[in-house]
Amino acid sequence: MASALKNLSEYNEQNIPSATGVRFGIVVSEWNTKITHALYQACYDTLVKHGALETDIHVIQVPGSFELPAGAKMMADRLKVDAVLCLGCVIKGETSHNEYINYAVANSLANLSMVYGKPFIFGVLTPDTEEQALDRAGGKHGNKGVEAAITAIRMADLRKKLGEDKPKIGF
Ligand code: DLZ
Repeated sequence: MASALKNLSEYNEQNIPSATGVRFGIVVSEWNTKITHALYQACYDTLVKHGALETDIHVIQVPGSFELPAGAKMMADRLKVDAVLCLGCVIKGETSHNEYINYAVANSLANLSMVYGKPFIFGVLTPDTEEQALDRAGGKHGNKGVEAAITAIRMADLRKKLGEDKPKIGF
């Protein structure tokens, strides 16, 4: 299994576009706070490291990961953000609740990306155990918050390069 062998958050810094002038929204789930805070800190630091202005990074908290898409939509509707990053951690329990949450969040964020034509990043850990989560929140497999930030920067840059969305009807 690839994740057993490497830090999943390694990337070539030279290939990352500048994030200066890009407006970001970060939505953080309060469930498993120790882990989501570690994701958030790495995410925020990575955005700033690549040039994002602190005044261009807007942050809100939601109760749990299930609320991430609603929080993301509120941000997209109220703030002129170029990308929304959703950070959460859903640990498998005795029942299948985690599957319902994970699929709902993944599908909703994918739909929001299509509807708004801008990136809504799935920065949600879906581990079986807390140990697996910690491994991916600053542990031996890196930090998913870094990956979320890099993905947001790259996708916002791609959108900018391709130009503004064109109206679908009319002239
Ligand atoms: C209810 C619940 C449970 C059991 N586990 C988690 C979890 O591991 N991670 C997480 O982010 N949220 C969890 N939640 C809360 C749900 O995401 C949601 O907040 C509630 O079901 C209310 O809609």
